Amino acid sequence: MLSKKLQDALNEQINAELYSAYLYLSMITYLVAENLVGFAHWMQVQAREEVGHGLKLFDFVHERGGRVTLRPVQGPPSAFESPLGVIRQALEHERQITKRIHKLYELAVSQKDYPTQVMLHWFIDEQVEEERTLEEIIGRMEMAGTQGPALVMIDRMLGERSE
Ligand code: OFO
Repeated sequence: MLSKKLQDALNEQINAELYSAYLYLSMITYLVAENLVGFAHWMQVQAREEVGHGLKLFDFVHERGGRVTLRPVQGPPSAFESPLGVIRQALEHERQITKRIHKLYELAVSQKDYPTQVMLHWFIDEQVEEERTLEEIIGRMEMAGTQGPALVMIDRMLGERSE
């Protein structure tokens, strides 16, 4: 059985994951308007993943005999400055999510809740992957350029994301 404190923290994380999806959907609206269909596709795969992360936590709370409480999801920003700005903002967001996951893990350790610790290992690995992928995209954009043919090339590459 989950403690009330851990249950509340997991509920907050469900909300944070759904906000991630909401943020990325908002970024898609900007990317589509800029005709960056590859970037938009990449972000759409990401938004779906975020819903999956929320559901993973949702199911876990139930498996542990807890109660999920869904709270309103904060509205995301709707204006973005540039494609590179979008990816940088996504990385900054993921760094904040990583901090949240680590705090959750520390709470699970302090409460000696081993099943939650094991479940969170997956999220800890996932955050490493998410940050690295975004850093790679930023690195390529900084190296190749963020306009004209370079941007078209990166857009094409991002459009190939399958999962
Ligand atoms: Fe759920 O990993 Fe991104 O936010």
